[in-house]
Amino acid sequence: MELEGDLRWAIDHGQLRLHYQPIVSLESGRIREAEALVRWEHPKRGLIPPAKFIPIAEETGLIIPLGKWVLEEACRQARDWSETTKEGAAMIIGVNLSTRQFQQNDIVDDIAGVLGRSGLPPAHLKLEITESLMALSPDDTVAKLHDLKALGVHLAVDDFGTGYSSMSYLANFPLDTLKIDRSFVQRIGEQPEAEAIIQAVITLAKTLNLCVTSEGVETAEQKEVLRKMGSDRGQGYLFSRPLTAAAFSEMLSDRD
Ligand code: G
Ligand code: G
Ligand code: MN
Ligand code: NA
Repeated sequence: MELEGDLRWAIDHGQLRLHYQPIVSLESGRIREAEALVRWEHPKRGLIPPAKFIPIAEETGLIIPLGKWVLEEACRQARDWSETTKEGAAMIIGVNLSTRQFQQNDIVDDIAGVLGRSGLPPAHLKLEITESLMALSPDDTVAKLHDLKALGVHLAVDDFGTGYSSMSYLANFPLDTLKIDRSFVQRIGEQPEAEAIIQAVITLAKTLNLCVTSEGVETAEQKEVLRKMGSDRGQGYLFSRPLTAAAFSEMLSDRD
């Protein structure tokens, strides 16, 4: 794969960028979180979306240095926003953690190190994991999640509802947030079954004391239905597309 060599070079030579998408309170509209989403600014191909290179990074192991860079950069940026803007002061930064990254023996120490170097309070970092962690050894996974939790970071399950795992992990994982996958949100107003599933997930989350973020909110109708059903937060093009760091800074300043 030609991109593999290019990607290795890109990681070492500063061609990766983070974009940030706001996650807002559905009650107040205020920005509570930002999800960091990586892009690759390729000199010849232009801006490459993660779907094109994250799978390669996973296969080749490059996801390890790539993931470290993402964590460092996201925490540094979040620390910066927390000091320079009012709306950014309490904002949480969300970072996607791939399963292969999670499997690293030293991942907990790595994250502790990143937090220490950045000066970002641990409670301002939320790690987004996926249900695919369930394919790993359950005891090791639970132990590691507890170690991460002990650092003081938040844990979210991304794309909730799309995996094939049983939901039994919800009782054993020290989670804070469920992110309802956008495939359900997109069917609001079109498929009553999808709405019934969203309501059931929200009810379950509330019972377990978890925060709910709904992904892929594109219309005011979807937002209103989700708010009424009790979704705490929303993320999607209705509020904002993922923005460059500069554009996100401007948005935060405008709101101050
Ligand atoms: O930004 P975009 O809409 O193209 O993101 C597509 C997917 O790429 C996301 O849903 C996420 O799963 C993945 N992704 C984006 N940024 C990162 C990252 O920093 N690390 C990992 N592991 N995955 C990411
Ligand atoms: O990590 P995760 O797979 O949840 O990444 C979020 C992905 O969803 C990113 O690729 C982001 O660009 C995309 N996204 C964010 N908001 C919307 C939206 O409103 N509609 C659609 N179709 N995609 C979105
Ligand atoms: Mn995510
Ligand atoms: Na998702």
